[in-house]
Formats: sequence, C-alpha cells, structure tokens
Amino acid sequence: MKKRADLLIRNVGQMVTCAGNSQQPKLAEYMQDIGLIEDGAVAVAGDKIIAADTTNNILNQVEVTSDTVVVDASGKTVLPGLVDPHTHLVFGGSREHELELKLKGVPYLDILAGGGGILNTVRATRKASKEELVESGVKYAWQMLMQGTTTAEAKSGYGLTIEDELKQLEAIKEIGDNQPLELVPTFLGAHAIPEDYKEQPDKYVELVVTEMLPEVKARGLAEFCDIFCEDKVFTLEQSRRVLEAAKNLGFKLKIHADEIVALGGSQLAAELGATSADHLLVIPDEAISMMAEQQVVAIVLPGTTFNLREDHYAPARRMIGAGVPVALATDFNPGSCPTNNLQLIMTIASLYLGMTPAEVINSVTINAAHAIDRASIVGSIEVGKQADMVIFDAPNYRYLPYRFGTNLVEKVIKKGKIVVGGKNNAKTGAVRTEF
Ligand code: IZC
Ligand code: ZN
Repeated sequence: MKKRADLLIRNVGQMVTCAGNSQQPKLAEYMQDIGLIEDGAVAVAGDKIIAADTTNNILNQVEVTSDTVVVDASGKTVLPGLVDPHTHLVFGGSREHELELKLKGVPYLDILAGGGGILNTVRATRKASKEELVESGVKYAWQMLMQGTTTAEAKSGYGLTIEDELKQLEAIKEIGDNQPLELVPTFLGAHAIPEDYKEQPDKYVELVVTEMLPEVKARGLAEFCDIFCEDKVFTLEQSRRVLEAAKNLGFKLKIHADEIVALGGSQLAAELGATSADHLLVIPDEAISMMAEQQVVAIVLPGTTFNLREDHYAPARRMIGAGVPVALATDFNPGSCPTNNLQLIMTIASLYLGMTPAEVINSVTINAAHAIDRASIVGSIEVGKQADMVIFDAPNYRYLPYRFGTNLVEKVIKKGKIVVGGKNNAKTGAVRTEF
C-alpha cells in the first residue's frame, strides 16, 4: 500500500539531501558529498519525510490525493532546514554603542574587562522580565525561520545569578513553545565572571558547580553545559571543574575554546568527550588531532571573526583535512556577532575559511545537527526524518553562498507545515506569508 502524502514538493531543480550515515558527521572528502538529486521530490506525511527521490520515481511511491498540498519547485534549490548549533538567542538590550569603541581599536576582551561587553548585556538581561525576554526571543526566532533556520541551539549566560539563569532558560523553553523554530537549550552560567565576584572568581565557579548546575538539572531546563574558556574570563582549571561536574550530572558538553588565546580548551573538550568545541581560531595542531580522534565537532563561527575584525580565521581547511567534523553557526549574540542569518555565515565561510559550497552546506545541515546531537532527527532529507526543508529561490546550490547579503528563502517547512511563504490557511498551516 502506498502511503498518502500530506505535502509533496516536486520538480525541484536541485534537491540537496545531505543524506549519508546518520551515525557519523561528514568528514574530510566526504564533505563534498551533498546527496544531490536533479528534478527531485520529497513527500511528507504528518511531520515526517516518507519519500525522497526524483519526481518520476516518487509518484510510484506515494499516493497524492486532492488533500495533498503540492508545491512545484521548478528552477529552485531545496535544502534540509538549516541548523544553527551555537546561538545566544535570549538577551536584554543591544550593544550598538560598542561599534565606535571597536573602530577606535578597543579589543573585545578589554571592553569586557571594563565592565562592558557581556556584562553590559547581563545588566540589561537581569532587568528584563521573563515575558520581555520571550517576546524578543520569539521575534529573533521568526527572523531565523524567515532566513531558513529550522533548529537552533540557545544558551543562557546573561543572568549569572541562579534566578536570572533560570529565567533565561525558562524563556528559551517558552520561545520554543511559541513559534516553529525548534530550540536545544544550553546552560552557560560560566559565561563571564559577574562584577560582584570580580575579586573571587573561584567562588563564582563554586556557585555554578554546587548550586546552579544541580538546580538546572533538577528542572530539566538544559541539555548541554558550556563555558567561556578564555584569557580574562574562565581559566582551563575552572573550565575543567565546571565541565566535569556537568558531565557527572549527565549534561552533554560544549566549550568556547581557543578563540583569542589558546588556553587548552579544545584539548579539554577531547579529553572529556564533549559534543563540540566552538570558535577555535587559535587551535594548536595537537588539539586538532585530539578532536579528530575523539570526533568532537568543531563549530566554527566566522561571523564573529568578521565582526570582531580579526585578521585570521579558524583553520577550517586544516581541521577538515585532519578528519575533524566541522559545523558552522552564527554565534548570534548582541556583542561579537549580532547576525542570526546563516546564509550570510555560509558566504563568509566560503570566502574566508576557504570552504567549498558543498562543505558549507553540510556544515549548516547534517554536521550542525551532529553538533547538537540531533542528527537522527534533523539535518538531512531522508525517509523517517522530521520534515524540515527550505525552498530557496536559487537555480543551484552554489548560488547560495554566492548571492551574499540577500535572503533567498522562498518557503520554509517545519515538521511538515509550511511556516514561511505559504498561503495562510488551515491546510498548509502557514503562519507567516510575507517577509
Ligand atoms: O555577548 O559578547 N563571546 N560570548 C563569548 C559572547 C561572545 C557573547 C557576547
Ligand atoms: Zn558564543
């Protein structure tokens, strides 16, 4: 018996499935493989993909009725819904005033050391009510959906007291419940040393380990624990303490590592079996080998490098060559990277990391899904996976990093529903029709 399709996207100029082995991220030369199907089609029942093949073949596999929503995607490119595996989505205020400081040459870490930067956002986030954080977070989530992102990781880290960290994590949960972008929550209580602990940073680490982590765990508010391991922020020893405690409580691990000064954070990630190590601009060669060995995903954030006007980017080519799984993310946050547009990150990655369009696409889909431990559910167009797809107004996949700064999204499908660019009716479930 043929399965009945609720949604059929057919005649797709180029359907990029990113299909492969869902147990393992795409590595090395295999990153060139995007599972391209010309004149492709994908059929959906409920929230799952039931067939993905050429248009000719798919019509033998599924039943199309008068209730099936049929989308003709001739001349378009379809990708799996984009996955953004590193964002600081929930925050109060904004920091556009830092732009002029930056132009005068004041370094990011000096702005932080002077009580600005992250600490500025901490003050604004503490002042905001949970409802205000949910309202701005829902707005940012819709911006991401309209630009093709269907799943994102979201970190706390602008509260830095137990109440304010819980407020941020609860806001992440509510944002996820109130619009279609699916969120994966991360506790980042060790994002900065709060001003009142400036002289006794170890006491703050103690608070994170003994009070915050157990409370976050007990409430089930975060899946990952992360820390900003950096000069003038948290030392390697403090990072080890927090991440080991988190691991013992059952959190999966992430780490902001080797961004400005190489403190050994990426080696620590490999040692502790972290899911990802992120940033990695100054990662040493030996850490690259260790991450390849342990298959720790390198989440590279070239939008941040661009926005901080750094002159060298993470060695993505060397990491790919060494067999490290590489993913890309926005790092969306109000300071070092105020964009939530993964399409722009794809261009920066291509131009400044030297990644090919195919490598870039795998890095924002299947490898990004691995970076948040969701690869069995999202990140590729394959039978049994959640029906998350983006239709781009692009004649081929290479057009995506090429047409930078332009939103090429035509339609976004999340869990089988057209959530961006559809007709606003009950049949499609579309909720945003213009952008
Ligand atoms: O608000 O500046 N790097 N955390 C670590 C950030 C950047 C976010 C921020
Ligand atoms: Zn970050």
